[in-house]
Amino acid sequence: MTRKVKAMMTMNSSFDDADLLRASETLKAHDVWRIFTHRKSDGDAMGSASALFEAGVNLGKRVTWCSPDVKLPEGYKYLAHFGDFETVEDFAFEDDGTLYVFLDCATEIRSVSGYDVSRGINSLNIDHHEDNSHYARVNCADGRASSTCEMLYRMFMAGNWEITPRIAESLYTGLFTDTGGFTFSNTTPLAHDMAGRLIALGGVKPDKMSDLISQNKNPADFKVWAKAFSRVKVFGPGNIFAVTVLYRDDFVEAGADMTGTEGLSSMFMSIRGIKFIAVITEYPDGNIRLSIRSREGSPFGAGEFARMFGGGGHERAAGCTLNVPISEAMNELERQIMKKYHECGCTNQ
Ligand SMILES: [Mn+2]
Repeated sequence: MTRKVKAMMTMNSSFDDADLLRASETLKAHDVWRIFTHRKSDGDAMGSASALFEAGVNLGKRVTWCSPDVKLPEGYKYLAHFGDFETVEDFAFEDDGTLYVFLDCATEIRSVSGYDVSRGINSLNIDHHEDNSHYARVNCADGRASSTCEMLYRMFMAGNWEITPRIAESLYTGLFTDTGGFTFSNTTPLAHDMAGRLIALGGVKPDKMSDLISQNKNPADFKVWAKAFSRVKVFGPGNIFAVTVLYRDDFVEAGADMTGTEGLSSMFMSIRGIKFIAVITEYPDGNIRLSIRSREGSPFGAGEFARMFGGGGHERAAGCTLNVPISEAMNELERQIMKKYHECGCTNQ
Protein backbone atom coordinates (compact mmCIF):
# COMPACT_ATOMS: atom_id res chain seq x y z
CA MET A 1 0.00 0.00 0.00
CA THR A 2 1.42 3.40 -0.94
CA ARG A 3 1.83 6.19 1.60
CA LYS A 4 -0.71 8.29 -0.30
CA VAL A 5 -3.38 5.62 -0.09
CA LYS A 6 -2.72 5.18 3.64
CA ALA A 7 -3.09 8.91 4.18
CA MET A 8 -6.32 8.94 2.20
CA MET A 9 -7.76 6.11 4.26
CA THR A 10 -6.90 7.86 7.51
CA MET A 11 -8.62 11.04 6.40
CA ASN A 12 -11.88 9.25 5.85
CA SER A 13 -12.25 8.23 9.46
CA SER A 14 -13.45 11.75 10.19
CA PHE A 15 -17.08 11.34 9.05
CA ASP A 16 -19.60 12.85 11.38
CA ASP A 17 -23.41 12.96 11.06
CA ALA A 18 -23.12 16.76 11.04
CA ASP A 19 -21.47 16.40 7.63
CA LEU A 20 -24.88 15.43 6.22
CA LEU A 21 -26.37 18.74 7.34
CA ARG A 22 -23.39 20.67 6.02
CA ALA A 23 -23.81 19.00 2.65
CA SER A 24 -27.54 19.74 2.68
CA GLU A 25 -26.98 23.40 3.56
CA THR A 26 -24.24 23.79 0.95
CA LEU A 27 -26.59 22.52 -1.76
CA LYS A 28 -29.46 24.75 -0.64
CA ALA A 29 -27.17 27.80 -0.59
CA HIS A 30 -26.26 27.49 -4.29
CA ASP A 31 -28.59 28.05 -7.25
CA VAL A 32 -26.49 26.35 -9.91
CA TRP A 33 -25.26 22.78 -9.46
CA ARG A 34 -23.05 20.79 -11.76
CA ILE A 35 -23.00 17.11 -10.86
CA PHE A 36 -20.02 14.86 -11.71
CA THR A 37 -20.05 11.09 -11.56
CA HIS A 38 -17.23 8.61 -12.16
CA ARG A 39 -16.33 7.03 -15.48
CA LYS A 40 -17.77 3.59 -16.20
CA SER A 41 -21.10 4.58 -14.72
CA ASP A 42 -22.81 2.09 -12.44
CA GLY A 43 -26.26 2.01 -10.87
CA ASP A 44 -25.14 3.96 -7.82
CA ALA A 45 -23.45 6.73 -9.81
CA MET A 46 -26.42 7.16 -12.14
CA GLY A 47 -29.05 6.64 -9.43
CA SER A 48 -27.49 9.22 -7.12
CA ALA A 49 -27.06 11.74 -9.95
CA SER A 50 -30.65 11.27 -11.07
CA ALA A 51 -31.98 11.60 -7.50
CA LEU A 52 -30.00 14.75 -6.73
CA PHE A 53 -30.85 16.23 -10.15
CA GLU A 54 -34.57 15.75 -9.48
CA ALA A 55 -34.30 17.16 -5.96
CA GLY A 56 -32.51 20.21 -7.38
CA VAL A 57 -35.15 20.79 -10.06
CA ASN A 58 -37.84 20.57 -7.36
CA LEU A 59 -36.05 23.33 -5.44
CA GLY A 60 -35.80 25.54 -8.54
CA LYS A 61 -32.05 25.02 -9.00
CA ARG A 62 -30.28 24.97 -12.37
CA VAL A 63 -28.78 21.51 -12.57
CA THR A 64 -26.49 19.74 -15.05
CA TRP A 65 -24.79 16.34 -14.89
CA CYS A 66 -21.76 14.93 -16.69
CA SER A 67 -18.94 12.38 -16.65
CA PRO A 68 -16.29 11.27 -19.16
CA ASP A 69 -18.45 8.31 -20.26
CA VAL A 70 -19.29 8.41 -23.96
CA LYS A 71 -22.51 6.51 -23.32
CA LEU A 72 -24.54 5.38 -20.30
CA PRO A 73 -25.78 1.78 -20.01
CA GLU A 74 -29.14 1.78 -21.84
CA GLY A 75 -30.82 -0.38 -19.20
CA TYR A 76 -30.97 2.60 -16.86
CA LYS A 77 -33.00 4.85 -19.12
CA TYR A 78 -35.97 4.57 -16.74
CA LEU A 79 -34.09 6.88 -14.33
CA ALA A 80 -35.75 10.28 -14.12
CA HIS A 81 -32.73 12.19 -15.47
CA PHE A 82 -30.98 9.62 -17.65
CA GLY A 83 -31.67 11.90 -20.63
CA ASP A 84 -30.01 14.91 -19.02
CA PHE A 85 -26.57 13.30 -18.96
CA GLU A 86 -23.76 14.96 -20.95
CA THR A 87 -20.38 13.53 -21.90
CA VAL A 88 -17.51 15.76 -20.74
CA GLU A 89 -13.88 14.62 -20.70
CA ASP A 90 -12.19 17.87 -19.80
CA PHE A 91 -14.08 20.53 -17.85
CA ALA A 92 -13.27 24.23 -17.34
CA PHE A 93 -14.04 24.86 -13.66
CA GLU A 94 -14.86 28.50 -12.86
CA ASP A 95 -15.26 30.43 -9.65
CA ASP A 96 -18.65 31.79 -10.76
CA GLY A 97 -20.95 30.70 -7.95
CA THR A 98 -21.60 27.25 -9.40
CA LEU A 99 -21.52 24.40 -6.90
CA TYR A 100 -19.57 21.43 -8.25
CA VAL A 101 -20.93 18.22 -6.76
CA PHE A 102 -19.01 14.95 -7.02
CA LEU A 103 -21.07 11.81 -6.43
CA ASP A 104 -19.71 8.29 -5.85
CA CYS A 105 -16.12 9.40 -6.65
CA ALA A 106 -13.41 8.22 -4.22
CA THR A 107 -11.01 10.70 -5.82
CA GLU A 108 -11.55 13.62 -8.18
CA ILE A 109 -9.63 11.86 -10.94
CA ARG A 110 -12.40 9.26 -11.21
CA SER A 111 -14.44 11.90 -13.08
CA VAL A 112 -13.65 14.72 -15.53
CA SER A 113 -10.18 16.27 -15.69
CA GLY A 114 -9.50 19.90 -14.84
CA TYR A 115 -10.57 19.95 -11.19
CA ASP A 116 -8.36 21.74 -8.67
CA VAL A 117 -9.81 22.61 -5.26
CA SER A 118 -7.06 25.15 -4.60
CA ARG A 119 -8.55 27.45 -7.25
CA GLY A 120 -11.25 28.65 -4.86
CA ILE A 121 -14.20 26.94 -6.49
CA ASN A 122 -17.14 25.67 -4.47
CA SER A 123 -17.19 21.92 -4.41
CA LEU A 124 -18.99 19.16 -2.54
CA ASN A 125 -18.04 15.49 -2.35
CA ILE A 126 -20.72 12.96 -1.39
CA ASP A 127 -19.47 9.39 -1.38
CA HIS A 128 -19.18 6.06 0.43
CA HIS A 129 -15.75 4.71 -0.60
CA GLU A 130 -13.52 3.79 2.34
CA ASP A 131 -10.55 5.41 0.60
CA ASN A 132 -12.25 8.73 -0.25
CA SER A 133 -9.54 11.40 -0.32
CA HIS A 134 -11.67 14.38 0.86
CA TYR A 135 -10.75 16.38 -2.23
CA ALA A 136 -13.57 18.97 -2.09
CA ARG A 137 -14.28 22.13 -0.07
CA VAL A 138 -17.11 20.32 1.70
CA ASN A 139 -16.80 16.58 2.19
CA CYS A 140 -19.50 14.15 3.19
CA ALA A 141 -18.00 10.67 2.84
CA ASP A 142 -18.85 7.73 5.05
CA GLY A 143 -17.05 4.48 4.19
CA ARG A 144 -19.60 2.50 6.19
CA ALA A 145 -22.53 3.50 3.96
CA SER A 146 -23.75 0.90 1.48
CA SER A 147 -23.97 3.34 -1.42
CA THR A 148 -23.85 6.99 -2.40
CA CYS A 149 -27.62 6.75 -2.75
CA GLU A 150 -27.76 5.86 0.96
CA MET A 151 -25.63 8.95 1.72
CA LEU A 152 -28.06 11.12 -0.27
CA TYR A 153 -31.05 9.51 1.46
CA ARG A 154 -29.52 10.25 4.87
CA MET A 155 -28.76 13.81 3.76
CA PHE A 156 -32.32 14.31 2.50
CA MET A 157 -33.70 13.05 5.82
CA ALA A 158 -31.28 15.16 7.87
CA GLY A 159 -32.11 18.31 5.90
CA ASN A 160 -35.87 17.69 5.62
CA TRP A 161 -35.90 17.39 1.83
CA GLU A 162 -38.98 16.04 0.12
CA ILE A 163 -38.42 12.54 -1.30
CA THR A 164 -40.80 12.26 -4.26
CA PRO A 165 -41.53 8.95 -6.05
CA ARG A 166 -39.11 9.87 -8.86
CA ILE A 167 -36.34 10.51 -6.33
CA ALA A 168 -37.23 7.30 -4.46
CA GLU A 169 -36.84 5.19 -7.63
CA SER A 170 -33.44 6.68 -8.36
CA LEU A 171 -32.22 6.20 -4.78
CA TYR A 172 -33.47 2.62 -4.68
CA THR A 173 -31.52 1.87 -7.86
CA GLY A 174 -28.13 2.70 -6.32
CA LEU A 175 -29.00 0.98 -3.05
CA PHE A 176 -30.06 -2.16 -4.92
CA THR A 177 -27.08 -2.33 -7.28
CA ASP A 178 -24.34 -1.50 -4.74
CA THR A 179 -25.67 -4.12 -2.29
CA GLY A 180 -26.00 -6.73 -5.06
CA GLY A 181 -29.76 -6.78 -4.61
CA PHE A 182 -29.41 -6.83 -0.78
CA THR A 183 -26.99 -9.78 -0.81
CA PHE A 184 -23.55 -8.21 -0.13
CA SER A 185 -22.02 -7.70 3.32
CA ASN A 186 -22.80 -3.95 3.13
CA THR A 187 -26.52 -4.75 3.42
CA THR A 188 -26.94 -3.17 6.84
CA PRO A 189 -30.10 -2.66 8.91
CA LEU A 190 -30.07 0.92 7.63
CA ALA A 191 -29.98 -0.29 4.02
CA HIS A 192 -33.10 -2.36 4.62
CA ASP A 193 -34.72 0.44 6.59
CA MET A 194 -34.06 2.82 3.70
CA ALA A 195 -35.54 0.34 1.20
CA GLY A 196 -38.62 -0.01 3.39
CA ARG A 197 -39.13 3.73 3.58
CA LEU A 198 -38.67 4.20 -0.16
CA ILE A 199 -41.31 1.53 -0.78
CA ALA A 200 -43.61 3.11 1.80
CA LEU A 201 -43.25 6.52 0.13
CA GLY A 202 -45.07 5.02 -2.84
CA GLY A 203 -42.61 5.41 -5.67
CA VAL A 204 -40.87 2.10 -5.42
CA LYS A 205 -42.29 -1.29 -6.39
CA PRO A 206 -39.59 -3.88 -5.54
CA ASP A 207 -40.69 -6.38 -8.21
CA LYS A 208 -40.78 -3.71 -10.91
CA MET A 209 -37.42 -2.29 -9.82
CA SER A 210 -35.81 -5.74 -9.83
CA ASP A 211 -37.06 -6.29 -13.39
CA LEU A 212 -35.83 -2.86 -14.51
CA ILE A 213 -32.40 -3.30 -12.94
CA SER A 214 -31.59 -7.00 -13.28
CA GLN A 215 -33.78 -8.44 -16.02
CA ASN A 216 -32.94 -6.06 -18.82
CA LYS A 217 -29.76 -7.29 -20.49
CA ASN A 218 -29.65 -7.22 -24.23
CA PRO A 219 -28.80 -10.39 -26.18
CA ALA A 220 -25.47 -9.02 -27.41
CA ASP A 221 -24.29 -8.55 -23.81
CA PHE A 222 -25.12 -12.18 -23.11
CA LYS A 223 -22.83 -13.31 -25.89
CA VAL A 224 -20.01 -11.36 -24.27
CA TRP A 225 -20.83 -12.84 -20.85
CA ALA A 226 -20.73 -16.32 -22.39
CA LYS A 227 -17.15 -15.71 -23.56
CA ALA A 228 -16.14 -14.69 -20.04
CA PHE A 229 -17.81 -17.79 -18.57
CA SER A 230 -16.15 -20.09 -21.08
CA ARG A 231 -12.66 -18.81 -20.26
CA VAL A 232 -12.84 -18.83 -16.47
CA LYS A 233 -9.87 -20.37 -14.72
CA VAL A 234 -10.20 -21.54 -11.12
CA PHE A 235 -7.02 -22.11 -9.11
CA GLY A 236 -5.17 -21.70 -5.82
CA PRO A 237 -5.50 -23.42 -2.45
CA GLY A 238 -8.96 -24.95 -2.25
CA ASN A 239 -9.79 -23.41 -5.66
CA ILE A 240 -10.75 -20.10 -4.08
CA PHE A 241 -9.42 -17.85 -6.87
CA ALA A 242 -10.80 -17.31 -10.36
CA VAL A 243 -9.77 -15.16 -13.31
CA THR A 244 -11.20 -14.68 -16.77
CA VAL A 245 -10.68 -12.37 -19.72
CA LEU A 246 -12.66 -10.42 -22.32
CA TYR A 247 -10.95 -9.22 -25.49
CA ARG A 248 -12.09 -6.18 -27.42
CA ASP A 249 -12.93 -8.45 -30.37
CA ASP A 250 -15.50 -10.22 -28.17
CA PHE A 251 -17.49 -6.99 -28.03
CA VAL A 252 -17.08 -6.33 -31.75
CA GLU A 253 -18.19 -9.85 -32.73
CA ALA A 254 -21.21 -9.75 -30.41
CA GLY A 255 -22.20 -6.24 -31.51
CA ALA A 256 -22.07 -5.17 -27.86
CA ASP A 257 -20.69 -1.97 -26.36
CA MET A 258 -18.53 -1.75 -23.24
CA THR A 259 -21.40 -0.79 -20.94
CA GLY A 260 -22.97 -4.24 -20.69
CA THR A 261 -20.59 -5.90 -18.25
CA GLU A 262 -22.03 -4.49 -15.03
CA GLY A 263 -22.82 -7.40 -12.70
CA LEU A 264 -20.64 -9.85 -14.62
CA SER A 265 -17.83 -10.16 -12.08
CA SER A 266 -20.28 -10.84 -9.24
CA MET A 267 -21.74 -13.73 -11.26
CA PHE A 268 -18.54 -15.74 -10.75
CA MET A 269 -19.19 -15.70 -7.02
CA SER A 270 -21.83 -18.35 -7.66
CA ILE A 271 -19.07 -20.89 -8.42
CA ARG A 272 -18.84 -23.07 -5.29
CA GLY A 273 -15.92 -22.13 -3.04
CA ILE A 274 -14.86 -18.99 -4.92
CA LYS A 275 -13.65 -16.20 -2.62
CA PHE A 276 -11.94 -13.89 -5.11
CA ILE A 277 -12.54 -13.20 -8.82
CA ALA A 278 -10.91 -10.81 -11.24
CA VAL A 279 -12.35 -10.16 -14.70
CA ILE A 280 -9.86 -8.73 -17.18
CA THR A 281 -11.34 -6.53 -19.90
CA GLU A 282 -9.49 -5.14 -22.89
CA TYR A 283 -10.81 -1.71 -23.89
CA PRO A 284 -10.80 -0.30 -27.44
CA ASP A 285 -7.94 2.08 -26.49
CA GLY A 286 -5.83 -0.92 -25.44
CA ASN A 287 -6.20 -0.30 -21.71
CA ILE A 288 -6.67 -3.41 -19.60
CA ARG A 289 -9.05 -3.03 -16.67
CA LEU A 290 -9.63 -5.45 -13.85
CA SER A 291 -12.97 -5.75 -12.11
CA ILE A 292 -12.44 -7.54 -8.79
CA ARG A 293 -14.80 -9.09 -6.24
CA SER A 294 -14.02 -10.82 -2.97
CA ARG A 295 -15.97 -12.27 -0.07
CA GLU A 296 -15.33 -13.27 3.50
CA GLY A 297 -12.73 -16.02 3.63
CA SER A 298 -10.57 -14.52 0.88
CA PRO A 299 -6.98 -14.12 2.10
CA PHE A 300 -7.06 -10.50 0.86
CA GLY A 301 -9.80 -8.08 -0.10
CA ALA A 302 -10.65 -6.78 -3.57
CA GLY A 303 -9.75 -3.20 -2.59
CA GLU A 304 -6.41 -4.23 -1.08
CA PHE A 305 -5.49 -6.11 -4.26
CA ALA A 306 -6.59 -3.26 -6.56
CA ARG A 307 -4.50 -0.74 -4.64
CA MET A 308 -1.34 -2.77 -5.36
CA PHE A 309 -1.85 -1.71 -8.99
CA GLY A 310 -2.82 1.89 -8.32
CA GLY A 311 -6.56 1.18 -8.40
CA GLY A 312 -9.14 1.47 -5.67
CA GLY A 313 -12.63 0.73 -4.50
CA HIS A 314 -14.26 -1.11 -1.67
CA GLU A 315 -13.07 -4.06 0.41
CA ARG A 316 -15.33 -6.42 -1.54
CA ALA A 317 -15.57 -4.69 -4.96
CA ALA A 318 -12.76 -2.80 -6.63
CA GLY A 319 -10.98 -2.12 -9.91
CA CYS A 320 -7.60 -1.24 -11.36
CA THR A 321 -5.58 -1.10 -14.56
CA LEU A 322 -3.00 -3.72 -15.49
CA ASN A 323 -0.03 -2.72 -17.61
CA VAL A 324 0.74 -5.92 -19.52
CA PRO A 325 -0.11 -7.11 -23.04
CA ILE A 326 -3.58 -8.66 -23.07
CA SER A 327 -2.11 -11.96 -24.30
CA GLU A 328 -0.23 -12.27 -21.01
CA ALA A 329 -2.86 -10.78 -18.74
CA MET A 330 -4.45 -14.00 -17.49
CA ASN A 331 -1.17 -15.69 -16.63
CA GLU A 332 0.26 -12.55 -15.11
CA LEU A 333 -2.81 -12.01 -12.98
CA GLU A 334 -2.74 -15.60 -11.71
CA ARG A 335 0.93 -15.11 -10.87
CA GLN A 336 0.23 -11.86 -8.97
CA ILE A 337 -2.61 -13.43 -7.02
CA MET A 338 -0.47 -16.40 -5.95
CA LYS A 339 2.45 -14.08 -5.15
CA LYS A 340 0.23 -11.97 -2.93
CA TYR A 341 -1.16 -15.12 -1.33
CA HIS A 342 2.32 -16.37 -0.41
CA GLU A 343 3.62 -12.95 0.60
CA CYS A 344 0.85 -12.15 2.99
CA GLY A 345 1.46 -15.42 4.83
CA CYS A 346 -2.27 -15.67 5.10
CA THR A 347 -4.42 -18.72 4.74
CA ASN A 348 -7.97 -18.90 3.57
CA GLN A 349 -11.01 -20.18 5.49
MN1 LIG B 1 -21.21 3.35 -5.11
